[in-house]
Amino acid sequence: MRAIPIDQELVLSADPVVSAVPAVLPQVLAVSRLSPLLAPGLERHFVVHDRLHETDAAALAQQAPQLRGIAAGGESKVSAALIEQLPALEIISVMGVGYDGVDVAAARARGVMVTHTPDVLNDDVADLALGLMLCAARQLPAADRWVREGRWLSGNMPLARKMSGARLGLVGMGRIGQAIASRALAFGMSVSYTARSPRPQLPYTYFVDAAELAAEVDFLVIITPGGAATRHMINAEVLKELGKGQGQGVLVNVARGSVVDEAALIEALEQGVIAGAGLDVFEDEPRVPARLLALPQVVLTPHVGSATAATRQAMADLALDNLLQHFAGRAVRTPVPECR
Ligand code: 8YV
Repeated sequence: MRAIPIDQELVLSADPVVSAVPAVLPQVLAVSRLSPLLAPGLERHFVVHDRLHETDAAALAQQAPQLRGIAAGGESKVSAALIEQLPALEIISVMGVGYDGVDVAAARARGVMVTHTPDVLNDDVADLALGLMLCAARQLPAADRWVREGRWLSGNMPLARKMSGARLGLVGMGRIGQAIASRALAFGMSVSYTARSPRPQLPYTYFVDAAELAAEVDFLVIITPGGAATRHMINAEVLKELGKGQGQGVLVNVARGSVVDEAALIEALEQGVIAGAGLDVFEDEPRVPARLLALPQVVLTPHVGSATAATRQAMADLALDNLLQHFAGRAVRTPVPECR
């Protein structure tokens, strides 16, 4: 990947002590609303154009020859057409582990580096997955409502289902999948998974596809990248398999909404094919279908997998550092696998 060496005077650093004030700040396009944890650092080191591509096509065309970087979030779209419009583009820095919205092939074809923020969010996303599993199994939001609405005064809640000792199936066994698996072991759960290829070094059972896996588990947790390769991987057939077991299955999605055929999921929940779901991501965020909102056996969260102050700060720091390293002529810290 191309890294542009720049004049020593322009060397940038995240450390304010060694940071030199460059004569000309590199220009960066923010393609979605910047995190308040990233914006101040970014604005200190770069001239930031906020979502010009959405608001002012003429201004974008005017600035394009100077725009050397893109700052994106995990859900941002960076299309081949946008990359095409930016002849000076050198780097796309994604503040997020997922980068399915970025046309990486188009970036690579132009020699544009793409970076993301893996690892720093593993714990939080894994914690949320377990939280959603517990919430869906033990019906915690409904239990909370039971107390608040005074319904306890006239009776107990219906019995919930047990999570400890149940069978977990993971769709995806990357770093976050492994963090979920190790937590599940503490709950005495058995762990199986499907992934593009088996990982023989891990002590978990491998299944070749999601339907075979779903047939053998009580909880199916989705933690695989989004994008064309996984679109609607969880379809009506997979949900039917998940629903076959005793007590039926629970689906949890902390990956991308695109991985699940949402219409098929709603159908399966309405028909009682599966017992419940815990969903952090949706096909058309932040819009959530009214039919999903109406289902009491579904626990919904607004894409908060990595949303703790500590983790978002770590993600912002890493996203900024990748830009700083690049513009200082050094290797970026966390390129996406395709750019390594
Ligand atoms: C965030 C995410 O919502 O990391 C990802 O891929 O989806 C989330 O952590 C987002 O990236 C914050 O910008």
